[in-house]
Amino acid sequence: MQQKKAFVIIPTYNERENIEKTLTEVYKTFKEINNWECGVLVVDDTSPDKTYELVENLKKKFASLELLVNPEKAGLGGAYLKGMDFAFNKLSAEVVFEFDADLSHDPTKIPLFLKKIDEGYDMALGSRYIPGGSIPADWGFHRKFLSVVGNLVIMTVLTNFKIRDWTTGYRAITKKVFTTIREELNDDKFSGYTFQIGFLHKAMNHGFSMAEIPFHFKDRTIGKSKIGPEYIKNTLEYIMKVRVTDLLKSRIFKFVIVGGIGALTQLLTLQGWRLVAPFQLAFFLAIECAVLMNFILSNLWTFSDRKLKAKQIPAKFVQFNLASGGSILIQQIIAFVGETFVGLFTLFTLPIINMDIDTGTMYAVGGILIGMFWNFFAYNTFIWKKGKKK
Ligand SMILES: Nc1nc2c(ncn2[C@@H]2O[C@H](COP(=O)(O)OP(=O)(O)OP(=O)(O)O)[C@@H](O)[C@H]2O)c(=O)[nH]1
Ligand SMILES: [Mg+2]
Repeated sequence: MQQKKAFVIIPTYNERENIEKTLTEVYKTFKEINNWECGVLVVDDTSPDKTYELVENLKKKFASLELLVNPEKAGLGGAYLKGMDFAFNKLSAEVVFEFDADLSHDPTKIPLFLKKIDEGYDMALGSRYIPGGSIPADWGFHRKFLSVVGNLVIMTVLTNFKIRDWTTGYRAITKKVFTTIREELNDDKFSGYTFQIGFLHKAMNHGFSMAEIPFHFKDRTIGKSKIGPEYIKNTLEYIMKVRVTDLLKSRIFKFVIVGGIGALTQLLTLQGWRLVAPFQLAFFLAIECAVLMNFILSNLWTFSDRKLKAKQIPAKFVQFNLASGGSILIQQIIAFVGETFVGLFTLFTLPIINMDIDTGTMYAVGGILIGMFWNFFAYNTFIWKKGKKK
């Protein structure tokens, strides 16, 4: 039976002094692996120090050593994208590794990554921030701070604490993950180091499983770091963009917008109805217009993923009216309770918040908020019920 192939992709830019030692160590580890056919793919961006020439010569020494040369500097993400396209499509790899040329990544862990993939994980991440992993003790405060706090910020903004090392550059990725998110990776911002965070975030969004493997990150001893200041800016830009787009796509956001449109509908149609009907009736008709508008937009947009079937609509519309009635009732009750305890309330709270708003407004605002809360609850649990899992 033919063995599955794994390629360790090593992007290089001016790593002439490191690459041979790195390849030696990596190939030494390959000897311990017997259920995968392993090779290395170096992706060089035409390094001024001619790393690519050296690698070309080293092909004689190392079996299954491949080299891709980019005519110009593509950045880390650009190099990895090219490398992965090539490895998965041309070299028939089932798994690729991301691996640095400077031996910061402990190559003896490679078999462990493959073991996790064999166990069924979609990706394996070399992690510095779980027990058994570490960053170099002699890193300056600045670097430690950036790495640790950077990771915390990313976890917080992306609200994902399952992964401890978001920025790690030591990873094993299966073909399934890559082909699923390939289209989403065509973003210029990814060409740099942000590629790592973006890639992981997209893979997580698709629900792929991740194993974290601890390792001790070693500082490079030869050559220069290529990481630049634009990395921080691009990373912040990426995570903020994710937050804002997620918010705009969220049900709550749509619900609030639809509520606003409903309120506007009520105000505007009220003017019209008043021309043809007595006030009480006009008021009722305007509310009904708002309710109808709200119902239609909720069905088409806010709950588009749980759209009602045509035959459900009449009954659901009645329920929707009841829910809206409930919300109005809640507002009335709050206003009434507010009126009754108005003295107490004003006495205690207004001096504290030191504001001079009239209490009527406060009850109205409070009533609307609680009414909205009720509406959202009712829509979510009664009207656009989540379908049963099959
Ligand atoms: N092909 C290519 N490789 C790159 C580029 N930028 C960085 N690399 C390689 O990516 C790997 C990681 O880069 P490093 O400079 O080591 O980044 P780092 O590990 O965050 O920084 P140090 O800890 O200082 O080494 C190394 O193998 C680099 O040679 C690039 O633009 N193109
Ligand atoms: Mg490095």
